[in-house]
Amino acid sequence: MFKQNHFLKKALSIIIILFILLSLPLCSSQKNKKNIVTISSNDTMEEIVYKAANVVPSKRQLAWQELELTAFVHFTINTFTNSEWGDGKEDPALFNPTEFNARQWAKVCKEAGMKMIIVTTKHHDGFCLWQSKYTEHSVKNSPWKNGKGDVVREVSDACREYGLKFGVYLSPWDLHEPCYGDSPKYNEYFKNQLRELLTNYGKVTEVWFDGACGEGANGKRQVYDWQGYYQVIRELQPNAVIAIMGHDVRWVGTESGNGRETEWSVIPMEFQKQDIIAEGSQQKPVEEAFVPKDMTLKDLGSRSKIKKAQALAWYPSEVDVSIRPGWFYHEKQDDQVKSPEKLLDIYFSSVGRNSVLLLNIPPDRRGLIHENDVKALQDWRVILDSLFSVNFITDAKCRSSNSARWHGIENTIDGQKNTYWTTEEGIEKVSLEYNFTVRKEIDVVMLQENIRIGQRIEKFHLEAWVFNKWKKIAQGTTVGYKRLLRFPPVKTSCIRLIIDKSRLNPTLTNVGFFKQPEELIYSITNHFCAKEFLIKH
Ligand code: FUL
Repeated sequence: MFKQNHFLKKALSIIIILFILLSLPLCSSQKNKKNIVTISSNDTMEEIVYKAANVVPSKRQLAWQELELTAFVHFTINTFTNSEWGDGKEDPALFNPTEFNARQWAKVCKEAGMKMIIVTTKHHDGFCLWQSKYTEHSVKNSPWKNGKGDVVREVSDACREYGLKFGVYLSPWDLHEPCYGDSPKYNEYFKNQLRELLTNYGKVTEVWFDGACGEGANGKRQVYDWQGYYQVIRELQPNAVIAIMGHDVRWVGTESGNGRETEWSVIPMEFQKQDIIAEGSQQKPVEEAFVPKDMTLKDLGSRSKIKKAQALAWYPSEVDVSIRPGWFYHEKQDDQVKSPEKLLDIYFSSVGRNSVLLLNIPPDRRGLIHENDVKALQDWRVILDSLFSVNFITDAKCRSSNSARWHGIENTIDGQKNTYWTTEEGIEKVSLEYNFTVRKEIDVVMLQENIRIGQRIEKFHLEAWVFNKWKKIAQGTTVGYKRLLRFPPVKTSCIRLIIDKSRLNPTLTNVGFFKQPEELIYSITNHFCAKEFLIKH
Protein backbone atom coordinates (compact mmCIF):
# COMPACT_ATOMS: atom_id res chain seq x y z
CA MET A 1 0.00 0.00 0.00
CA PHE A 2 2.78 2.42 1.08
CA LYS A 3 4.80 1.49 -2.00
CA GLN A 4 1.80 2.13 -4.28
CA ASN A 5 1.15 5.59 -2.72
CA HIS A 6 4.78 6.51 -3.01
CA PHE A 7 4.81 5.53 -6.68
CA LEU A 8 1.62 7.49 -7.37
CA LYS A 9 3.03 10.63 -5.69
CA LYS A 10 6.24 10.35 -7.68
CA ALA A 11 4.35 9.93 -10.95
CA LEU A 12 2.16 12.91 -10.11
CA SER A 13 5.13 15.17 -9.36
CA ILE A 14 6.79 14.15 -12.64
CA ILE A 15 3.59 15.03 -14.51
CA ILE A 16 3.35 18.41 -12.74
CA ILE A 17 7.02 19.24 -13.49
CA LEU A 18 6.58 18.22 -17.12
CA PHE A 19 3.45 20.36 -17.39
CA ILE A 20 5.22 23.41 -15.95
CA LEU A 21 8.21 22.90 -18.25
CA LEU A 22 6.00 22.52 -21.32
CA SER A 23 3.92 25.59 -20.56
CA LEU A 24 6.97 27.80 -19.84
CA PRO A 25 7.66 28.81 -23.44
CA LEU A 26 3.94 29.43 -23.94
CA CYS A 27 3.72 31.67 -20.85
CA SER A 28 6.79 33.67 -21.78
CA SER A 29 5.59 34.03 -25.37
CA GLN A 30 2.20 35.29 -24.14
CA LYS A 31 3.60 38.12 -22.04
CA ASN A 32 3.31 41.60 -23.57
CA LYS A 33 0.51 40.45 -25.87
CA LYS A 34 -2.27 42.97 -26.44
CA ASN A 35 -5.12 43.50 -28.89
CA ILE A 36 -4.34 47.22 -29.10
CA VAL A 37 -1.24 49.17 -28.02
CA THR A 38 -0.60 52.87 -27.84
CA ILE A 39 2.54 54.36 -29.34
CA SER A 40 4.21 57.21 -27.53
CA SER A 41 6.04 59.96 -29.36
CA ASN A 42 9.26 58.91 -27.58
CA ASP A 43 9.12 55.32 -28.85
CA THR A 44 12.05 54.37 -31.08
CA MET A 45 11.40 52.43 -34.30
CA GLU A 46 12.73 49.33 -32.57
CA GLU A 47 10.22 49.76 -29.75
CA ILE A 48 7.37 50.33 -32.22
CA VAL A 49 8.29 47.17 -34.14
CA TYR A 50 8.43 45.23 -30.86
CA LYS A 51 4.96 46.50 -29.96
CA ALA A 52 3.56 45.76 -33.44
CA ALA A 53 4.95 42.22 -33.37
CA ASN A 54 3.14 41.55 -30.11
CA VAL A 55 -0.34 42.74 -31.09
CA VAL A 56 -2.60 39.67 -31.21
CA PRO A 57 -6.20 38.83 -32.17
CA SER A 58 -8.88 38.73 -29.51
CA LYS A 59 -10.50 35.34 -28.91
CA ARG A 60 -13.47 36.27 -31.07
CA GLN A 61 -11.23 37.57 -33.87
CA LEU A 62 -9.18 34.38 -33.84
CA ALA A 63 -12.27 32.15 -34.03
CA TRP A 64 -13.62 34.30 -36.87
CA GLN A 65 -10.33 34.18 -38.82
CA GLU A 66 -10.34 30.40 -38.68
CA LEU A 67 -13.69 30.29 -40.51
CA GLU A 68 -11.89 31.31 -43.76
CA LEU A 69 -14.97 30.93 -45.98
CA THR A 70 -18.26 32.63 -45.19
CA ALA A 71 -21.41 33.39 -47.19
CA PHE A 72 -23.36 36.61 -47.54
CA VAL A 73 -27.01 36.38 -48.53
CA HIS A 74 -28.60 39.52 -49.97
CA PHE A 75 -32.33 38.93 -50.07
CA THR A 76 -35.14 41.41 -49.46
CA ILE A 77 -37.76 43.53 -51.20
CA ASN A 78 -35.07 44.50 -53.78
CA THR A 79 -35.16 40.91 -55.02
CA PHE A 80 -38.76 41.53 -56.05
CA THR A 81 -38.34 45.05 -57.41
CA ASN A 82 -35.25 44.06 -59.40
CA SER A 83 -33.14 46.76 -57.76
CA GLU A 84 -29.93 47.12 -55.77
CA TRP A 85 -31.03 49.96 -53.51
CA GLY A 86 -34.69 50.52 -52.67
CA ASP A 87 -36.19 53.87 -51.66
CA GLY A 88 -38.07 52.80 -48.54
CA LYS A 89 -41.46 53.34 -50.18
CA GLU A 90 -41.91 49.77 -51.40
CA ASP A 91 -45.12 47.99 -50.53
CA PRO A 92 -44.40 45.02 -48.18
CA ALA A 93 -46.91 43.09 -50.31
CA LEU A 94 -44.21 42.79 -52.96
CA PHE A 95 -42.21 40.40 -50.79
CA ASN A 96 -43.59 37.02 -51.77
CA PRO A 97 -41.12 34.21 -52.48
CA THR A 98 -42.91 31.24 -54.00
CA GLU A 99 -40.64 28.40 -52.88
CA PHE A 100 -38.65 29.95 -50.02
CA ASN A 101 -36.30 27.37 -48.53
CA ALA A 102 -33.53 28.48 -46.17
CA ARG A 103 -32.46 24.84 -45.81
CA GLN A 104 -31.53 24.85 -49.49
CA TRP A 105 -29.33 27.95 -48.85
CA ALA A 106 -27.67 26.24 -45.91
CA LYS A 107 -27.13 22.98 -47.82
CA VAL A 108 -25.60 24.76 -50.82
CA CYS A 109 -23.35 26.85 -48.58
CA LYS A 110 -22.32 23.88 -46.45
CA GLU A 111 -21.43 21.81 -49.50
CA ALA A 112 -19.40 24.70 -50.89
CA GLY A 113 -17.34 24.72 -47.68
CA MET A 114 -18.81 27.85 -46.12
CA LYS A 115 -18.71 28.09 -42.34
CA MET A 116 -21.28 30.85 -41.79
CA ILE A 117 -24.22 32.62 -43.43
CA ILE A 118 -24.76 36.34 -42.89
CA VAL A 119 -28.23 37.44 -43.99
CA THR A 120 -29.41 40.98 -44.82
CA THR A 121 -32.02 41.33 -42.09
CA LYS A 122 -32.65 44.96 -43.10
CA HIS A 123 -31.10 46.68 -46.11
CA HIS A 124 -31.05 50.44 -46.73
CA ASP A 125 -34.77 50.48 -47.69
CA GLY A 126 -35.68 49.59 -44.09
CA PHE A 127 -37.79 46.48 -44.86
CA CYS A 128 -37.31 43.95 -42.05
CA LEU A 129 -37.10 40.23 -42.75
CA TRP A 130 -38.22 39.40 -39.23
CA GLN A 131 -41.33 40.15 -37.16
CA SER A 132 -39.97 43.29 -35.52
CA LYS A 133 -42.18 44.83 -32.83
CA TYR A 134 -40.91 48.27 -33.74
CA THR A 135 -42.12 48.70 -37.33
CA GLU A 136 -44.89 47.67 -39.68
CA HIS A 137 -42.48 47.74 -42.61
CA SER A 138 -41.67 44.04 -42.52
CA VAL A 139 -42.63 40.50 -43.48
CA LYS A 140 -45.57 40.99 -41.07
CA ASN A 141 -47.38 42.79 -43.86
CA SER A 142 -46.37 40.53 -46.71
CA PRO A 143 -48.53 37.81 -48.24
CA TRP A 144 -45.66 35.34 -47.72
CA LYS A 145 -46.85 32.79 -45.14
CA ASN A 146 -49.86 35.04 -44.50
CA GLY A 147 -47.72 37.60 -42.76
CA LYS A 148 -46.47 35.02 -40.26
CA GLY A 149 -43.15 34.32 -41.96
CA ASP A 150 -39.75 35.09 -40.44
CA VAL A 151 -36.74 34.80 -42.75
CA VAL A 152 -34.28 35.37 -39.91
CA ARG A 153 -35.82 32.51 -37.91
CA GLU A 154 -35.68 30.12 -40.87
CA VAL A 155 -32.11 31.01 -41.80
CA SER A 156 -30.82 30.76 -38.24
CA ASP A 157 -32.57 27.40 -37.77
CA ALA A 158 -31.20 26.10 -41.08
CA CYS A 159 -27.69 27.23 -40.11
CA ARG A 160 -27.92 25.31 -36.85
CA GLU A 161 -29.23 22.23 -38.66
CA TYR A 162 -26.31 22.28 -41.12
CA GLY A 163 -23.66 23.14 -38.54
CA LEU A 164 -23.08 26.64 -39.89
CA LYS A 165 -22.51 29.81 -37.88
CA PHE A 166 -25.06 32.56 -38.27
CA GLY A 167 -24.56 36.30 -38.73
CA VAL A 168 -26.72 39.37 -39.28
CA TYR A 169 -26.32 42.31 -41.63
CA LEU A 170 -28.24 45.35 -40.38
CA SER A 171 -28.08 48.60 -42.31
CA PRO A 172 -27.84 51.68 -40.08
CA TRP A 173 -28.97 53.84 -43.01
CA ASP A 174 -32.76 53.46 -43.19
CA LEU A 175 -34.81 55.08 -45.94
CA HIS A 176 -38.17 54.02 -44.56
CA GLU A 177 -38.12 54.65 -40.84
CA PRO A 178 -39.68 58.09 -40.21
CA CYS A 179 -37.52 58.80 -37.14
CA TYR A 180 -34.29 58.33 -39.13
CA GLY A 181 -32.51 61.69 -38.79
CA ASP A 182 -33.95 62.36 -35.32
CA SER A 183 -30.75 60.97 -33.87
CA PRO A 184 -31.66 59.90 -30.31
CA LYS A 185 -35.00 58.45 -31.43
CA TYR A 186 -33.56 56.47 -34.32
CA ASN A 187 -30.67 55.24 -32.21
CA GLU A 188 -33.19 53.79 -29.77
CA TYR A 189 -35.12 52.22 -32.66
CA PHE A 190 -31.93 50.70 -34.06
CA LYS A 191 -30.82 49.37 -30.67
CA ASN A 192 -34.25 47.83 -30.10
CA GLN A 193 -33.98 46.04 -33.43
CA LEU A 194 -30.50 44.88 -32.56
CA ARG A 195 -31.81 43.52 -29.25
CA GLU A 196 -34.49 41.54 -31.11
CA LEU A 197 -31.97 40.06 -33.53
CA LEU A 198 -29.45 39.26 -30.83
CA THR A 199 -31.83 37.65 -28.36
CA ASN A 200 -34.36 35.72 -30.40
CA TYR A 201 -32.28 33.74 -32.87
CA GLY A 202 -29.63 31.87 -30.88
CA LYS A 203 -25.92 32.39 -31.24
CA VAL A 204 -24.83 35.17 -33.58
CA THR A 205 -21.21 35.05 -34.78
CA GLU A 206 -20.94 38.26 -36.82
CA VAL A 207 -22.82 41.56 -36.83
CA TRP A 208 -22.24 43.41 -40.10
CA PHE A 209 -22.78 47.16 -40.04
CA ASP A 210 -22.80 48.67 -43.49
CA GLY A 211 -21.17 52.07 -43.78
CA ALA A 212 -23.14 53.09 -46.88
CA CYS A 213 -25.36 56.16 -46.71
CA GLY A 214 -26.70 57.89 -49.81
CA GLU A 215 -28.54 60.79 -48.19
CA GLY A 216 -26.62 63.41 -50.15
CA ALA A 217 -26.14 67.08 -49.35
CA ASN A 218 -29.81 67.82 -48.60
CA GLY A 219 -30.60 64.47 -47.02
CA LYS A 220 -31.32 63.56 -43.42
CA ARG A 221 -28.45 63.79 -40.93
CA GLN A 222 -28.37 60.93 -38.46
CA VAL A 223 -25.66 60.82 -35.80
CA TYR A 224 -25.21 57.13 -35.10
CA ASP A 225 -24.60 56.03 -31.53
CA TRP A 226 -21.93 53.50 -32.47
CA GLN A 227 -20.72 53.02 -28.91
CA GLY A 228 -24.30 52.32 -27.81
CA TYR A 229 -24.74 49.77 -30.60
CA TYR A 230 -21.47 48.05 -29.65
CA GLN A 231 -22.55 47.88 -26.01
CA VAL A 232 -25.76 46.07 -26.96
CA ILE A 233 -23.77 43.54 -28.98
CA ARG A 234 -21.12 42.96 -26.32
CA GLU A 235 -23.82 42.50 -23.71
CA LEU A 236 -26.04 40.12 -25.70
CA GLN A 237 -23.57 38.29 -27.94
CA PRO A 238 -20.11 38.76 -26.40
CA ASN A 239 -18.47 36.35 -28.85
CA ALA A 240 -19.82 38.02 -31.99
CA VAL A 241 -17.40 40.04 -34.10
CA ILE A 242 -18.53 43.47 -35.24
CA ALA A 243 -17.64 43.99 -38.88
CA ILE A 244 -16.99 47.01 -41.08
CA MET A 245 -18.37 49.84 -38.91
CA GLY A 246 -16.90 48.18 -35.84
CA HIS A 247 -13.65 47.26 -34.16
CA ASP A 248 -13.26 43.55 -34.83
CA VAL A 249 -13.27 43.07 -38.60
CA ARG A 250 -12.29 45.54 -41.30
CA TRP A 251 -13.50 45.96 -44.87
CA VAL A 252 -10.67 45.07 -47.24
CA GLY A 253 -11.36 48.25 -49.18
CA THR A 254 -12.89 47.03 -52.48
CA GLU A 255 -15.75 44.79 -53.56
CA SER A 256 -13.67 43.12 -56.28
CA GLY A 257 -12.65 40.02 -54.36
CA ASN A 258 -9.01 41.11 -54.23
CA GLY A 259 -7.13 41.39 -50.99
CA ARG A 260 -3.79 43.14 -50.85
CA GLU A 261 -0.54 41.34 -51.68
CA THR A 262 0.73 42.88 -48.46
CA GLU A 263 -2.09 42.48 -45.95
CA TRP A 264 -1.26 43.40 -42.35
CA SER A 265 -3.73 42.55 -39.61
CA VAL A 266 -1.90 44.96 -37.30
CA ILE A 267 -2.67 48.48 -38.42
CA PRO A 268 -2.64 52.06 -37.11
CA MET A 269 -5.62 53.57 -35.34
CA GLU A 270 -6.14 57.20 -34.45
CA PHE A 271 -7.82 58.98 -31.56
CA GLN A 272 -11.49 59.70 -31.99
CA LYS A 273 -12.25 63.41 -32.17
CA GLN A 274 -13.92 63.54 -28.77
CA ASP A 275 -10.93 61.84 -27.24
CA ILE A 276 -8.62 64.47 -28.61
CA ILE A 277 -10.91 67.07 -27.07
CA ALA A 278 -10.93 65.21 -23.79
CA GLU A 279 -7.15 64.82 -24.10
CA GLY A 280 -7.19 61.07 -24.03
CA SER A 281 -9.65 60.65 -21.16
CA GLN A 282 -9.12 57.39 -19.31
CA GLN A 283 -12.85 56.78 -18.95
CA LYS A 284 -13.37 54.66 -22.04
CA PRO A 285 -12.09 51.17 -22.69
CA VAL A 286 -9.02 51.52 -24.88
CA GLU A 287 -10.64 49.82 -27.89
CA GLU A 288 -13.30 52.52 -28.00
CA ALA A 289 -10.85 55.40 -27.77
CA PHE A 290 -9.47 54.78 -31.25
CA VAL A 291 -10.94 54.62 -34.70
CA PRO A 292 -9.41 53.12 -37.81
CA LYS A 293 -7.97 55.27 -40.59
CA ASP A 294 -8.85 55.06 -44.30
CA MET A 295 -9.28 51.35 -45.08
CA THR A 296 -9.02 51.72 -48.86
CA LEU A 297 -5.34 52.69 -48.99
CA LYS A 298 -2.90 50.37 -50.66
CA ASP A 299 -0.55 50.26 -47.70
CA LEU A 300 -2.10 50.00 -44.25
CA GLY A 301 0.50 48.50 -41.98
CA SER A 302 4.07 48.78 -43.30
CA ARG A 303 6.89 50.12 -41.12
CA SER A 304 6.42 53.59 -42.58
CA LYS A 305 2.74 53.50 -41.50
CA ILE A 306 3.23 52.13 -37.99
CA LYS A 307 6.03 54.64 -37.40
CA LYS A 308 3.51 57.49 -37.47
CA ALA A 309 0.73 55.68 -35.56
CA GLN A 310 -0.97 56.79 -32.35
CA ALA A 311 -2.03 53.22 -31.63
CA LEU A 312 -1.82 49.83 -33.29
CA ALA A 313 -4.65 47.32 -33.24
CA TRP A 314 -5.38 43.84 -34.53
CA TYR A 315 -7.91 44.64 -37.23
CA PRO A 316 -8.12 41.81 -39.80
CA SER A 317 -9.49 42.05 -43.29
CA GLU A 318 -12.70 40.63 -44.75
CA VAL A 319 -13.11 40.40 -48.53
CA ASP A 320 -16.77 40.81 -49.53
CA VAL A 321 -17.67 40.12 -53.14
CA SER A 322 -20.75 38.87 -54.97
CA ILE A 323 -20.93 35.73 -57.10
CA ARG A 324 -22.93 37.87 -59.59
CA PRO A 325 -22.42 41.47 -60.71
CA GLY A 326 -25.14 42.67 -58.29
CA TRP A 327 -25.56 42.10 -54.57
CA PHE A 328 -29.23 41.19 -55.14
CA TYR A 329 -30.67 38.69 -57.61
CA HIS A 330 -31.52 39.93 -61.11
CA GLU A 331 -32.74 37.48 -63.70
CA LYS A 332 -30.76 39.20 -66.44
CA GLN A 333 -27.57 38.27 -64.59
CA ASP A 334 -28.28 34.53 -64.65
CA ASP A 335 -25.54 34.06 -67.24
CA GLN A 336 -23.08 36.29 -65.40
CA VAL A 337 -22.45 34.05 -62.42
CA LYS A 338 -18.71 33.91 -61.70
CA SER A 339 -17.05 30.80 -63.08
CA PRO A 340 -15.46 28.22 -60.75
CA GLU A 341 -12.04 29.38 -62.03
CA LYS A 342 -12.84 33.00 -61.19
CA LEU A 343 -14.03 31.88 -57.76
CA LEU A 344 -10.74 30.05 -57.35
CA ASP A 345 -8.88 33.26 -58.24
CA ILE A 346 -10.92 35.02 -55.58
CA TYR A 347 -10.08 32.29 -53.08
CA PHE A 348 -6.37 32.83 -53.71
CA SER A 349 -6.67 36.60 -53.45
CA SER A 350 -8.77 36.56 -50.27
CA VAL A 351 -8.23 33.50 -48.07
CA GLY A 352 -4.78 33.25 -49.64
CA ARG A 353 -4.01 36.83 -48.70
CA ASN A 354 -4.67 36.82 -45.00
CA SER A 355 -8.39 37.59 -45.23
CA VAL A 356 -11.72 35.91 -44.63
CA LEU A 357 -13.84 35.58 -47.78
CA LEU A 358 -17.45 36.74 -47.51
CA LEU A 359 -18.98 35.52 -50.77
CA ASN A 360 -22.45 36.84 -51.58
CA ILE A 361 -24.93 34.34 -53.05
CA PRO A 362 -28.27 36.10 -53.67
CA PRO A 363 -31.40 33.91 -53.74
CA ASP A 364 -33.93 34.50 -56.54
CA ARG A 365 -37.62 35.36 -56.38
CA ARG A 366 -38.52 31.80 -55.60
CA GLY A 367 -36.42 32.18 -52.45
CA LEU A 368 -33.90 29.65 -53.72
CA ILE A 369 -30.26 29.87 -54.75
CA HIS A 370 -30.40 29.71 -58.54
CA GLU A 371 -29.20 26.53 -60.34
CA ASN A 372 -26.37 28.43 -62.10
CA ASP A 373 -24.95 29.66 -58.80
CA VAL A 374 -25.29 26.18 -57.27
CA LYS A 375 -23.38 24.65 -60.18
CA ALA A 376 -20.56 27.23 -60.00
CA LEU A 377 -20.21 26.65 -56.26
CA GLN A 378 -20.19 22.86 -56.65
CA ASP A 379 -17.50 22.96 -59.34
CA TRP A 380 -15.45 25.41 -57.29
CA ARG A 381 -15.59 22.99 -54.35
CA VAL A 382 -14.43 20.11 -56.55
CA ILE A 383 -11.41 22.16 -57.65
CA LEU A 384 -10.55 23.22 -54.09
CA ASP A 385 -10.84 19.66 -52.83
CA SER A 386 -8.71 18.22 -55.56
CA LEU A 387 -6.10 20.98 -55.21
CA PHE A 388 -5.69 20.77 -51.45
CA SER A 389 -6.30 17.06 -50.87
CA VAL A 390 -2.61 16.06 -51.08
CA ASN A 391 -0.05 18.11 -49.17
CA PHE A 392 3.35 16.92 -50.38
CA ILE A 393 5.00 18.14 -47.24
CA THR A 394 3.65 15.50 -44.90
CA ASP A 395 6.37 12.95 -45.71
CA ALA A 396 9.20 15.49 -46.22
CA LYS A 397 12.41 15.51 -44.19
CA CYS A 398 13.01 18.99 -42.92
CA ARG A 399 15.61 21.19 -41.24
CA SER A 400 15.89 24.87 -40.42
CA SER A 401 18.87 27.15 -39.97
CA ASN A 402 17.55 28.03 -36.53
CA SER A 403 14.80 26.88 -34.17
CA ALA A 404 13.83 27.83 -30.65
CA ARG A 405 13.61 25.13 -28.01
CA TRP A 406 10.27 23.26 -28.18
CA HIS A 407 9.53 24.90 -31.53
CA GLY A 408 11.28 22.82 -34.17
CA ILE A 409 10.53 22.83 -37.89
CA GLU A 410 8.63 19.50 -37.56
CA ASN A 411 5.80 21.60 -36.13
CA THR A 412 5.23 23.09 -39.59
CA ILE A 413 4.35 19.71 -41.12
CA ASP A 414 2.18 18.16 -38.43
CA GLY A 415 -1.06 19.84 -39.59
CA GLN A 416 -1.73 21.08 -36.04
CA LYS A 417 -2.68 24.69 -35.44
CA ASN A 418 -1.42 24.76 -31.86
CA THR A 419 2.17 23.73 -32.50
CA TYR A 420 4.53 26.06 -34.30
CA TRP A 421 8.08 26.69 -35.37
CA THR A 422 9.96 29.79 -34.37
CA THR A 423 13.55 30.95 -33.95
CA GLU A 424 15.61 31.96 -30.96
CA GLU A 425 15.29 35.59 -29.92
CA GLY A 426 17.10 37.97 -32.25
CA ILE A 427 17.12 35.60 -35.24
CA GLU A 428 14.92 37.19 -37.89
CA LYS A 429 16.45 35.94 -41.14
CA VAL A 430 16.25 32.19 -41.54
CA SER A 431 15.88 29.32 -43.97
CA LEU A 432 13.68 26.21 -43.76
CA GLU A 433 14.36 23.25 -46.00
CA TYR A 434 11.99 20.44 -47.04
CA ASN A 435 13.42 17.34 -48.75
CA PHE A 436 11.21 14.84 -50.57
CA THR A 437 12.17 11.20 -51.01
CA VAL A 438 11.04 11.36 -54.66
CA ARG A 439 10.76 14.41 -56.90
CA LYS A 440 7.39 16.17 -56.73
CA GLU A 441 5.70 18.55 -59.11
CA ILE A 442 4.53 21.61 -57.20
CA ASP A 443 2.85 24.90 -58.10
CA VAL A 444 1.18 26.15 -54.92
CA VAL A 445 2.62 26.98 -51.53
CA MET A 446 0.65 27.61 -48.34
CA LEU A 447 2.16 29.37 -45.33
CA GLN A 448 0.48 30.05 -41.99
CA GLU A 449 1.89 32.14 -39.18
CA ASN A 450 0.95 31.45 -35.60
CA ILE A 451 -1.12 34.61 -35.23
CA ARG A 452 -1.72 33.84 -31.54
CA ILE A 453 1.84 35.19 -31.17
CA GLY A 454 1.31 38.06 -33.63
CA GLN A 455 1.86 38.81 -37.31
CA ARG A 456 5.57 39.12 -38.04
CA ILE A 457 6.83 37.98 -41.43
CA GLU A 458 7.54 40.93 -43.74
CA LYS A 459 9.31 39.32 -46.69
CA PHE A 460 10.04 35.77 -47.87
CA HIS A 461 10.97 33.82 -50.95
CA LEU A 462 10.94 30.22 -52.07
CA GLU A 463 13.63 28.29 -53.91
CA ALA A 464 13.53 24.83 -55.50
CA TRP A 465 16.46 22.51 -56.16
CA VAL A 466 16.39 22.11 -59.95
CA PHE A 467 19.23 20.75 -62.14
CA ASN A 468 21.66 20.91 -59.23
CA LYS A 469 21.10 24.48 -58.25
CA TRP A 470 18.64 26.64 -56.34
CA LYS A 471 16.02 28.35 -58.48
CA LYS A 472 13.80 31.13 -57.11
CA ILE A 473 10.17 30.11 -57.68
CA ALA A 474 8.07 32.56 -55.67
CA GLN A 475 8.26 35.51 -53.35
CA GLY A 476 5.97 37.42 -51.06
CA THR A 477 5.70 39.92 -48.27
CA THR A 478 3.17 39.32 -45.48
CA VAL A 479 1.87 35.89 -44.45
CA GLY A 480 -0.53 36.29 -41.50
CA TYR A 481 -3.18 33.66 -40.86
CA LYS A 482 -2.80 32.16 -44.34
CA ARG A 483 -0.80 32.97 -47.47
CA LEU A 484 -1.21 31.06 -50.74
CA LEU A 485 0.99 31.60 -53.76
CA ARG A 486 0.77 30.08 -57.22
CA PHE A 487 3.74 29.74 -59.54
CA PRO A 488 4.66 27.82 -62.71
CA PRO A 489 4.93 24.08 -61.92
CA VAL A 490 8.35 22.93 -60.80
CA LYS A 491 9.65 19.33 -60.42
CA THR A 492 11.96 19.16 -57.46
CA SER A 493 13.31 17.04 -54.65
CA CYS A 494 13.84 19.92 -52.28
CA ILE A 495 12.28 23.29 -51.53
CA ARG A 496 13.60 25.93 -49.22
CA LEU A 497 11.72 28.83 -47.75
CA ILE A 498 13.81 31.84 -46.87
CA ILE A 499 12.38 34.39 -44.51
CA ASP A 500 14.18 37.58 -45.46
CA LYS A 501 12.64 40.02 -43.03
CA SER A 502 10.53 39.76 -39.92
CA ARG A 503 9.32 41.83 -37.00
CA LEU A 504 11.13 39.92 -34.20
CA ASN A 505 11.41 36.14 -34.50
CA PRO A 506 9.12 34.73 -37.23
CA THR A 507 6.67 31.89 -36.56
CA LEU A 508 5.02 29.30 -38.78
CA THR A 509 2.34 26.90 -37.71
CA ASN A 510 1.73 25.13 -41.05
CA VAL A 511 3.40 24.91 -44.43
CA GLY A 512 2.00 23.10 -47.46
CA PHE A 513 3.03 22.33 -51.04
CA PHE A 514 0.37 21.40 -53.59
CA LYS A 515 -0.25 20.83 -57.28
CA GLN A 516 -3.19 22.37 -59.15
CA PRO A 517 -5.33 20.03 -61.25
CA GLU A 518 -3.83 19.92 -64.79
CA GLU A 519 -6.88 21.29 -66.62
CA LEU A 520 -6.83 24.46 -64.52
CA ILE A 521 -3.40 25.81 -65.08
CA TYR A 522 -3.97 27.46 -68.44
CA SER A 523 -7.07 29.41 -67.46
CA ILE A 524 -5.75 30.40 -64.07
CA THR A 525 -2.59 31.79 -65.60
CA ASN A 526 -4.78 33.77 -67.98
CA HIS A 527 -6.79 35.25 -65.14
CA PHE A 528 -3.63 36.09 -63.35
CA CYS A 529 -2.30 38.08 -66.29
CA ALA A 530 -5.56 39.93 -66.78
CA LYS A 531 -6.16 40.75 -63.18
CA GLU A 532 -5.65 44.24 -61.91
CA PHE A 533 -5.23 45.22 -58.34
CA LEU A 534 -8.06 47.65 -57.81
CA ILE A 535 -7.27 49.09 -54.44
CA LYS A 536 -7.04 52.87 -54.49
CA HIS A 537 -3.53 54.28 -54.26
C1 FUL B 1 -22.82 48.21 -49.60
C2 FUL B 1 -24.32 48.29 -49.87
O1 FUL B 1 -24.69 49.58 -50.31
C3 FUL B 1 -24.62 47.23 -50.90
O2 FUL B 1 -25.97 47.26 -51.29
C4 FUL B 1 -24.27 45.88 -50.29
O3 FUL B 1 -25.11 45.61 -49.21
C5 FUL B 1 -22.80 45.86 -49.87
C6 FUL B 1 -22.39 44.62 -49.17
O4 FUL B 1 -22.53 46.95 -49.02
O5 FUL B 1 -22.35 49.22 -48.83
